[in-house]
Amino acid sequence: MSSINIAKAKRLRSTPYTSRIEKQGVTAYSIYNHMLLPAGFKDSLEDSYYHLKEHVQIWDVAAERQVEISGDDSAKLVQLMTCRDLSKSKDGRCYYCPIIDDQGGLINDPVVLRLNQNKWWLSIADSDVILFAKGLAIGKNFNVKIVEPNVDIMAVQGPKSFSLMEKVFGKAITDLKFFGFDYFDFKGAKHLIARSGWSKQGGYEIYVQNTESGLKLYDYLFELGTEFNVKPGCPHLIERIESALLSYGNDFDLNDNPLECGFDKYVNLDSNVNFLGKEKLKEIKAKGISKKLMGVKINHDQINVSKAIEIRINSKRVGELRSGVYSPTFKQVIGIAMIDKPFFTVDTKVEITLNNETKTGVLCNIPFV
Ligand code: THG
Repeated sequence: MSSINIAKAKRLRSTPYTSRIEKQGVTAYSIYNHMLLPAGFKDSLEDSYYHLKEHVQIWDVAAERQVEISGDDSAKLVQLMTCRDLSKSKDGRCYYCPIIDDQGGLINDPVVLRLNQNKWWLSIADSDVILFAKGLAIGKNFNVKIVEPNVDIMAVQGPKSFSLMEKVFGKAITDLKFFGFDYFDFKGAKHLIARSGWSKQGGYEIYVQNTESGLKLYDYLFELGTEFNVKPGCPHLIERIESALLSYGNDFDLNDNPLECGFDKYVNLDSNVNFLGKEKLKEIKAKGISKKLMGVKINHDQINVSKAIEIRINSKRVGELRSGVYSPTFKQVIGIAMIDKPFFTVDTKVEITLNNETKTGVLCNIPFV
């Protein structure tokens, strides 16, 4: 495989952790929110998969940028952007929220943090939510301030993350509930820490605002982490597909709506909150969706998905594969595919051409595990 360098520039922003992960052997970058997102380290994909499932990893996920919305109308604006009912939301809690446009098309799928009723962070996936938010605020004459604050998330993921974090922050950190957050002291500096992260192996996300302290914390986690076999890592393709953690721009985008993506539990059409696309989603729900995200298991031992790959039944196109990877657990290729009606039923047999050879597969529910 040829390796081509990324031409670094101000526009493709580095993170405060970049110089560290480069010393630690990062081998690939993706670009996410105009920022470097590590995509691989020296260890093979499979080695890092088993490591993440058994030990603890520190991830530079600063590219998960925050859109800060504050001011008197901030709650109204955040609610206008999401189909999830936030009327009963609480300070100190995170909410996974589809952001949709007036047609129900997905703009993003951030984790929304309610700092207080008048201050929110949208921890965004890869699209320019700040422009959408500003456009809406201007159009609606809302009294809000919208900025991208200097927040650089470092994630601590894996089953041993709890022991490692307890060593640094004490017992209180293990009392955090899933998707709760609070402020914890590290050598005199306060850090917002949530129990969350883009893996299903458990862990935390540290929203670093004090960069100097954050970098000391980064180094300290590696120092104390040796007894837990800590390693640098990054969002993991195999683990995230098995767990069905969906990726905006890969698995779904503006041309898909939340009902097609299985986000039903984050779509509240019966409450009286006001959000864009509500009537449209009601229509779609009444009519029924015309395509659906499904899992697919393919009888093959390798795949590299850099664009959508057609999925067929009896040579007729019925959908497309959007992400895929060889899973050492399932000992076959697993993937996430958008499948047209009426074919989106479990156990449906499909065909796919990989490297000029036709392979067979079967549709299934996600998550895989
Ligand atoms: N953490 C933070 N910001 C993020 C991500 C993150 N921004 C970009 C991207 N990831 C957004 N996408 C997701 C997708 C899934 C989850 C979080 C962010 C997630 N889902 C849980 C699940 O599916 O089990 C829980 C959702 C729930 O039920 O509330 O964690 O990873 N800061």
